[in-house]
Amino acid sequence: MSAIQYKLSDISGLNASLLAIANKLDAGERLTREDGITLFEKGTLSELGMMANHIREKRHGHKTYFNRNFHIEPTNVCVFSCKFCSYSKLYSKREEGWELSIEEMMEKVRSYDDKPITEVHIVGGVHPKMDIYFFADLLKQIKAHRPDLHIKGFTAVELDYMFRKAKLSRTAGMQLLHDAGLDSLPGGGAEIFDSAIREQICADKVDADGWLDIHATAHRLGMHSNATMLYGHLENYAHRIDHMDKLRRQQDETKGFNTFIPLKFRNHDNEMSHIPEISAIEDMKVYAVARIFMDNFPHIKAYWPMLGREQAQLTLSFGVNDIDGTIDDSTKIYSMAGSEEQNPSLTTEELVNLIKQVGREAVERDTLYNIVKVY
Ligand code: V47
Ligand code: SF4
Repeated sequence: MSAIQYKLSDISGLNASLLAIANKLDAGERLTREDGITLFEKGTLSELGMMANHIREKRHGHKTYFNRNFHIEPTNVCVFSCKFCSYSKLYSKREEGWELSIEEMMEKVRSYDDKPITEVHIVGGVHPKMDIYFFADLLKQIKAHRPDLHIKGFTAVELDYMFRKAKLSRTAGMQLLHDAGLDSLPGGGAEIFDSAIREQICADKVDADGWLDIHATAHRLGMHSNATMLYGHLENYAHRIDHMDKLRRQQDETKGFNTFIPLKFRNHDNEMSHIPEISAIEDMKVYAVARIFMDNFPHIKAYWPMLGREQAQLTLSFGVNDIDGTIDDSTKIYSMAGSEEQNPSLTTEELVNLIKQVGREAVERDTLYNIVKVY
């Protein structure tokens, strides 16, 4: 049976709660927060998988996107002290960390001169000496060297700090970086929006309203961005749905989000190591619920360096239609947090094979989902 021809409510064996939700979706109605919680509480893995896959195939067929990218992590020194972070070296404690100069970062950019990379992803700790003018200079130099390279850079946490330090409004700060070459924002720093949980896991950085406002500011300037959710720690189902609902509302207003990326909490070597990591089954449910609930987010991404490549393949049956990029062993965030992927790097061929092995169509995209090549 083709996914396009049948309705969600035709899926056989849905329990009564899920059937009611399927009927709503078939009628084009938006799910409420209560519906979202019901999905988590009452949906079995197979029911959620079938529903999410139906929506995914209706929207994207078998297309599964990836891009060719590399990361620059300017520093792991950070003024903040998120308890889940295995990556940062606290500035105040003067622990050992790295700080790249503009020249060192440009060397990295130049090392890709002969490669068909379309995106550089710049994200790191919040270093008090790396200010907005330092980064504007970096952006200008990258653009002068390689104008076609899309620069996706800086979480709302980094931006909030930079703007405040420079005493610039969010609009003025964003405009300055956009003019210097910043094309879009990655989704990091969102964690979980609920203020009580945020207080316990990342009390000192920008709050939910600030995070959302920074993304809205970017969208108003015509820039796109992504959104993440850190799950599998202290939060419950209602917190996850609250997070997704806030993003959904923001998207209704400013329409600039491309992709939602659930990020599984990894517990290696951080102040939350006592919290066990959740199961692969729960991971798949998060992706599936995201696909079903977040009706105005075109893309749901599984970030393979964090999940591991096999689990990333599995997510492609649970609503996911994007598995990020080749990465080229250029990020440390997840290997330091305990991911199976200690040196994340995949050739384009390997990434294409991962997608094809699970019966999907591999499509290379640029950051804004323009198709570069269908494999
Ligand atoms: O905000 C930090 C997360 C994020 C841990 O936009 C952790 O395309 C799990 O946002 N366990 C930064 N997660 C990375 C990020 C990202 C990654 C890939 C693609 C994109 C995109 C964005 O990493 C942080 C935080 O939520 N993180 N520590 C940890 N122990
Ligand atoms: Fe700093 Fe980001 Fe780590 Fe928080 S998650 S401590 S803001 S590097």
